[in-house]
Amino acid sequence: MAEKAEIGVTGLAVMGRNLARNLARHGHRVAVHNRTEARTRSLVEEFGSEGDFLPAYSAQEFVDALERPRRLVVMVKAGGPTDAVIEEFAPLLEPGDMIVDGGNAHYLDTRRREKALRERGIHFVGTGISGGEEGALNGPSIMPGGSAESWEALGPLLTDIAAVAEGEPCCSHLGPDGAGHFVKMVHNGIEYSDMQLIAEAYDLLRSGLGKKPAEIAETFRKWNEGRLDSYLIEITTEVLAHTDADTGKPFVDIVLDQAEQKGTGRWTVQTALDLGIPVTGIAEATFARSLSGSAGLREATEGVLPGPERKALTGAEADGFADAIEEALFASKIVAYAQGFNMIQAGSAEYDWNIDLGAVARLWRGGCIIRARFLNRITEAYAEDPALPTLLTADYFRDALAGAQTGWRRVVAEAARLGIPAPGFSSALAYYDGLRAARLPAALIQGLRDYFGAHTYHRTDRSGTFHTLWGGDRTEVEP
Ligand code: NBP
Repeated sequence: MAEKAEIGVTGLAVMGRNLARNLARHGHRVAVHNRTEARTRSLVEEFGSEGDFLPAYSAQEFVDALERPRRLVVMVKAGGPTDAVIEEFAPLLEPGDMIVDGGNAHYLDTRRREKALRERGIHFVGTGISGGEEGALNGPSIMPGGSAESWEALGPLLTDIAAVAEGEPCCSHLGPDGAGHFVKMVHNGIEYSDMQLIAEAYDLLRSGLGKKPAEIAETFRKWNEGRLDSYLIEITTEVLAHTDADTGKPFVDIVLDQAEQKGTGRWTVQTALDLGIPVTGIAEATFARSLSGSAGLREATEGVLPGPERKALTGAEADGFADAIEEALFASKIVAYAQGFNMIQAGSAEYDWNIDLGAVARLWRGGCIIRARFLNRITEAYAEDPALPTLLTADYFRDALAGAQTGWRRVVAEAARLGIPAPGFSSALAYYDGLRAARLPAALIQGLRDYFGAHTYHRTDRSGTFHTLWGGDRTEVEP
């Protein structure tokens, strides 16, 4: 009988196909399967020479092709298709076998599936995979959840195909059940925020300074040589420098300005609301996409709502403004990451995942879409103090914010004056100032709540719960 495969991949669209090739290129014997046979055939026909593939054309054939305990990676469309595939394969598996869901599942679905399969003796390993098509092939960032036992069997294989950053694989076990998919969800939320901030910087350079896309590409290229060095800034230079072949116009001018989303940003915000964690950077980025896509609303308001005429700054007003935009971008990015890490901390506490935040920063350094030089700084911050309440107070980030804030404030003020929307920059600054404030106007909100709803309040000068008799003689009582 033919030698069995170490691992199998079912779902051979872009991600699954490239992940299977990545495994095979690393010398692993890989069973491959897809609902529609043609994808399996084409993978073997086109790339069969890259490694040891074992094509399977039925679920039973696929399961039989795997050595025990079986390691079965599912790379299908998240949601119903994942449940359908689990239902198809689980009855064919035996206790101790593993199903790895590498799709973008919601972490609550992963928790549900893990629990149900655990009762059947099967390990279900929700695994976040980032890096898109290219990453899946050449080394993604891999965020596995699931049991410690399954990590023992899967760790070496996943680590083998992951990206490597500074000699370390971008893959580590993050915690049980939904931990991996939770971290992947927040990763995607941060990705939304990063892109929104980059877009705002572009808009301010263009409308605020009158620069052309090709010039702005050069500005980003220069920024990418400094502390903003990251994959997203790098590809921003590519997209901005690109010219549309049909019209000869800058590519960015012929693309419809309505940003789409597949839902992970929305999930991050919804979850953050449930956990009570202010991820304002991600929320603003998600809502900014919704606003851009509100075609009817934008049509009804464009040219109707009054505001300042968009006029580029000139002379002394323009002096140093590009540098200030870089500062606003860096400072707002720090805030967005600090919020994202606080959210992971809160999720970890809520579900007892015990996620190592330093490990998260380490595995985002390579392979994934938000890979960036400054993740090293986050790793260092958590290495120094794993219980850091916020990244903002870590030495490097506190100093960076101190140095950037004059420019950051100038950009937010100028954006408001010129009528250029900068929700990411301004909400990040408001969050920063909110945290710095010795007193917040929340005291007034508590007073109002007590007035209309007798919701009570606490006092600053003594303990207890109080209510003022607003409709009566306004004496204070302790209900
Ligand atoms: P898609 O998300 O486009 O899914 C297509 C695959 O799902 C095909 O193999 C298809 O089989 C299979 N499938 C569907 Br649809 N319904 C099925 C069912 N009921 N039973 C069995 N198979 C079914 O593929 P992708 O873009 O490669 O992404 C795979 C996963 O990875 C997704 O969860 C995605 O969110 C995640 N992800 C994608 C990226 C990216 O950059 N694209 C990055 C990170 C994560 P068929 O060939 O028979 O139709």
